[in-house]
This record gives sequence, C-alpha cells and structure tokens, in this order.
Amino acid sequence: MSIEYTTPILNKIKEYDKIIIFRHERPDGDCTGATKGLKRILNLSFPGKDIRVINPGKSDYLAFLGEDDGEVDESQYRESLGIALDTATTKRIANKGYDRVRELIKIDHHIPVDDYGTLRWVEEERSSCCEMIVKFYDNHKDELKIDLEAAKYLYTGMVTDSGRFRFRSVSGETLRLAGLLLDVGVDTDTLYANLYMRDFDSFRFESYNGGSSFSQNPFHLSFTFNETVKYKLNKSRIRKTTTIYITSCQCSLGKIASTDNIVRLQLPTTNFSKPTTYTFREGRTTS
Ligand SMILES: [Mn+2]
Repeated sequence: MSIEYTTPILNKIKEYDKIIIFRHERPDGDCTGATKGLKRILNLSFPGKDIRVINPGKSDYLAFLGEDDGEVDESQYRESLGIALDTATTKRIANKGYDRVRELIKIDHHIPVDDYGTLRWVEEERSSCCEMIVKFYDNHKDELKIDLEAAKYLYTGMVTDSGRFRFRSVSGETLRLAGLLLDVGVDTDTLYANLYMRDFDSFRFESYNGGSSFSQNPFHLSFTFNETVKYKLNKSRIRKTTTIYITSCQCSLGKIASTDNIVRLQLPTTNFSKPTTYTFREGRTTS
C-alpha cells in the first residue's frame, strides 16, 4: 500500500549525493529516532552519500541517542535533498534551512496541515514516524540495510510515540514492524533504563508541595526566586517533569479532579527561567 509513496522517495534519494534530514522543534523520541534512524539506514545503504541530521535544540532525556550533526554551509543546503520528518507544518520544522534545499520530502503521521514538499508521504493512522521509516526499510529491504544502531533509534521512537504501545494508533503492523527491530537485536532493558532515567533534582521538584502558594481562580502555582533556584527550574526540567503531584492542597479545586487526594496538573511549556506566576490548566497525565 505505502509502496506507491516509498518507491518515489527511494528513487529521489538515489538521485542526490547530499541529503539533510529535518525534524520538528522541541524534539521528542519519535522525531529524534526517525531522523537518526533514517540517516543510519541511508548511510549503510548508500555509503557514498553525505547525509546529515541538522537541527537546533535538544531534549536532555534523549541525550543517550547522541547529538545531531554540525551545521554546513549555504552551498550544501542548495545542493541537498531535504527530508522533513514527523512535522505537519513548515513553521514547526526546527531548522529553517528547509526552504533553501533543492527539493524537500515530507514524511509524517500527523493530520496534514501544510502540503509542503515535492514528494509527500503522510499516513495519519501510523503510530509514529519511526514506524513509517521502518516500513520504508521493509518495503525496500532488498536495497536498504539496517543494523542495531538504526534499530535502536527507530524502536525508541516507536515506543515513545505510542505510549509504550498503549495507544489506539498501535496496529498489528506496528507490532510486526517493531518485531522486525527486535529481531535485529534491540536491547529493551537498556532502552527502558535510559527512557526512565531521571536525575535527583526532578524527584525533588516532583515532591514539591505547592500548599499555600496556590491561589484559587485562575488556578495558580507561583514559584519564588529561591524555589526556581532550589528546583533548578528551566524549560528542559519542566518538559521532563510534565506531571506534578500536589497533596493536601488548601485551595478550592474547582473542576480539577482529585478523587484520590492527588491533584494532577499538566505543566505548560512556559519559560520557567524567570521567577513569576504561572497559570495551570487541567490536563491528562502523561507517562
Ligand atoms: Mn511523531
């Protein structure tokens, strides 16, 4: 089914000596795994090509996957094929150099917003973009090569974007393609150890009891300057600790559910580096 999309993409890749791979801003496991996994597959399969993953920004919890590649000069952008992964709109592409490449391919599993790119492969039903990259490999495995490093990147994205294979987007094919990666030898123990690894400061922050620093309406949790220092609050810490638990809260809880005396709030991705007051809204807990 997807071969009608993946064949032209493979042919386009063959046409180019230089390829730059893009992802979305504020990287997660899927876009990081997909960019690095695709690069690794293409490096193994086409050793003569210059393939780079170039994007600003990083997420600390994905440090175990390694850094992106360094920047290249303008002329390389203009000679390159660009491949943007896991990104519905051009606005969200982290590296704005995407509009300077010679041609751009879009591979994504989000609801299509921008129809960017000269070639597009968008399947909303897919549980992750990494699943699509594994499908790309599987469709053309007579010509493409995979190894443990590529499998590790791609399995990471499949696991994280599917909520550890819990979400409804997980299909039989998702698990068959994940199985393909396990057959390559992915060590799930090490992977999960990395994904669940947290530093001591994030535990300290999570144990923080908001208590009297909550106001009622709108729902506020304020951090003083001392607290921002104590809990080392910054964007990366907040993103890592997306759920905080506050017990024995004295304020009116309004519509916020607290059946088990634990209030669950999803933190907004606001800049926490300045000590000020932040408004919280009710959100689902995240794993
Ligand atoms: Mn994704």
